[in-house]
Amino acid sequence: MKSTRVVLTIISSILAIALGLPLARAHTEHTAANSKAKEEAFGRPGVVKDITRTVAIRTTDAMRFDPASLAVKQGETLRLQIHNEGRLPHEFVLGTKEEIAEHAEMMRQMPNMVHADASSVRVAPGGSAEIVWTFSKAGKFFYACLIPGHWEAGMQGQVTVTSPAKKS
Ligand SMILES: [Cu+2]
Repeated sequence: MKSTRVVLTIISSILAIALGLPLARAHTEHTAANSKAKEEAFGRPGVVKDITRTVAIRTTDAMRFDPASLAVKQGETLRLQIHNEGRLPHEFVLGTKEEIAEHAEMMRQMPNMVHADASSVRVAPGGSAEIVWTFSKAGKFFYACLIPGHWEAGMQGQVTVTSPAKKS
């Protein structure tokens, strides 16, 4: 009786391992595919080895980013270091004008939603965080703090990505 249970346990362990392995592999492939940098309208997640420049951006309780604008050449990969100098949490959310506005609306409906993906981060008071982003597309993009009330108070910055063809 007891040995039957032991045998069953062993069989089920073997089964679990046999079934689990392909699942684990599938999961790894899935993750790898995801990290293959999803292209957004405003660029794609960057990789550290491609970083061409590090830019520090401060967030303040005056509901401002400093600097409030960035000039980037198309193809540059920036390490954006966000330093929160305020006593309130702040966010750095990168996107197109439309996406920022959409996100802000979502935040009003779900105020406790915390942004954390390749193009956005929430920074605790006194804390720092960073985003590595490849600005693969030319255009005017924005960064905003979407904690309800902050964006509305003017907490937004602008990224101008110029293509090499359009040198000003
Ligand atoms: Cu804020």
